[in-house]
Amino acid sequence: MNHTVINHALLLVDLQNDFCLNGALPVAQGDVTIDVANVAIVAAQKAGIPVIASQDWHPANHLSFAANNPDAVVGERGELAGLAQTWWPVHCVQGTRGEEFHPHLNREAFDAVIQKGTQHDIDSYSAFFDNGKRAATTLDSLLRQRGIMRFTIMGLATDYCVKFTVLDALELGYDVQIVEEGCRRVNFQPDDREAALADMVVHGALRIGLADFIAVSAHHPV
Ligand code: VGL
Ligand code: ZN
Repeated sequence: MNHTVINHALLLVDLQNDFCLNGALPVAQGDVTIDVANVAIVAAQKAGIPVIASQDWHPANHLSFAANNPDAVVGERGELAGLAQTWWPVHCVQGTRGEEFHPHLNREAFDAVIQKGTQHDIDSYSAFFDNGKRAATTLDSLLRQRGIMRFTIMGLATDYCVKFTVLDALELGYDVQIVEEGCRRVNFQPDDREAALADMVVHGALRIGLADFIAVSAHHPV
C-alpha cells in the first residue's frame, strides 16, 4: 500500500493562568482544558507528533488593556491600531504568574512556544500574525520547516485566540482539526456564542473529539 505521510502537530493555545480559575481574564471552565491537553499530549508523544504551545505575552503597557486607555471599559469595544478592539482586563503580563502556563499542564512536553501580543500598540489573537497582519510570529516557518501542513488545535479562548489562529491557518493552507472539549469561550459579546466554532467549520476546519485525536495519532508514523 502506498501511504502518503502528512506530518501532524498538536497546537495548544494560551493555556495560561490568567485564562483559568482565579486568573485576570478567567474563561468559564478554562481549567478543564488543561486535563484534555495533558491527555492529548500523551497521545502526541506516543505518535511522535510535536507539541507546540502559544503564549499570550504582553508588556505591562499593552494598549488592549482598558486600564491603559482613557475612557476604555473592560468588555466594551473601541479602536486600536485602526482596528476594532475589545478592551481587556490587564492579563498575561510578561514576568507575572498570570502569563505562566497552568501548573498542571505538562509543559516539559512542549517542542516549541510561540509568544504573541508582545507589541504594545496592537493586539494579537492569532498565533500566526498580529490582528493587523503586520508582523508574523515564527509559527508558520516552524511548521513548514518540519513539513507540517496539518494540526490539531485546542485551548483558550475558542472565540478569540483559537478562532483567529484557525482562520489564519486555513488561509495559509493548513488542514485543521479542533478538539471541541479542549476549548472554552470568553463569550464577552453575546454574538460570540456559537459563532466561533461555526465560523471555523464554515472556513474548512473539522470539529473532532479528543478520542478521535487519540485514534488518529495511534496510526501516525513515528
Ligand atoms: C485572548 C483575549 C485577549 C485569548 C488573549 O487567548 O483568547 N483573549 N488576549
Ligand atoms: Zn491578550
